[in-house]
Amino acid sequence: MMLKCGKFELKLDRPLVMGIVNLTPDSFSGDGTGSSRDRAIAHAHAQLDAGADILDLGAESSRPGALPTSLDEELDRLLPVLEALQGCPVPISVDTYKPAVMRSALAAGASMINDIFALRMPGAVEAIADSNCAVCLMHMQGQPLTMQKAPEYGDVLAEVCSFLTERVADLASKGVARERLLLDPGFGFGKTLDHNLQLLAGLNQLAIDGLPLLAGLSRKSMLGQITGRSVDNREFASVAAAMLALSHGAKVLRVHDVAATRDAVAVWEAYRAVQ
Ligand code: PT1
Repeated sequence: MMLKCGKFELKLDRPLVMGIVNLTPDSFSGDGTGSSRDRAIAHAHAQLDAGADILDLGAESSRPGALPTSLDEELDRLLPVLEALQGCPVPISVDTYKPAVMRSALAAGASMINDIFALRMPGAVEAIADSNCAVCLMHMQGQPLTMQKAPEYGDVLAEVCSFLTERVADLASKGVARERLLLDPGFGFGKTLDHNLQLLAGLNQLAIDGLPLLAGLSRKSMLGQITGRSVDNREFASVAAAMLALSHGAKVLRVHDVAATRDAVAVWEAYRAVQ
């Protein structure tokens, strides 16, 4: 399994840790880097030092209840950080659903687009078509502002599976190489705790066409529901959830706590080597 990722080619022969770099002032996880680009850049370097295999830069919050960010604001937060990360030794992913942001980010050196709307915004497919960037296609029911009001599914695993299958087929029909795609069930995006647990248990069934899976469970409210802990005290639960995601087929883990997750991945890899 191999992922085309701009100028990088990621051999997915071991799990990769994607370090979150939050550029929003209202980070749900309590590590918001505010309007200070210096703090954002410092956080990116800290994630690299901790061993991140990919950096994921997000300038618009998508946590439940978050309001949309304007295009100008999103670009203002993002572009200086991308500029400062020129020559970064690992791929830079940009977490956005806006086609204009995708184009600017790719022009500024991003190697991956991480889209919670799975390229459904008008112009999004065109925005990535002429590049060689990787694309993460994520499932979401509704949109961030209202998605947690009343999530509802008949069979959550089947519905997420058919959504991702459709998105993969749509991109194939538009000529986007499958070697560029990652799939993500979108934990916490219009899902109850039970829905999230069903998706985790059935994760490997979502690897449509054998495409690699990305899992984002880090510090999410489902872990708060399970442990009773506040968002700043979910590191242990996040590492446990990341291990479960690995055991159900995840190839990329999107996390805040890179160092802790890397150790867990090392344990997983050592164990796997003797299986
Ligand atoms: C994710 C993800 C993401 N999550 C991808 N991108 C967020 N590909 C942002 C909560 O329940 O899982 N995959 N980009 C963050 N979104 C949330 C959602 C944060 C839910 C918190 C919650 O607390």
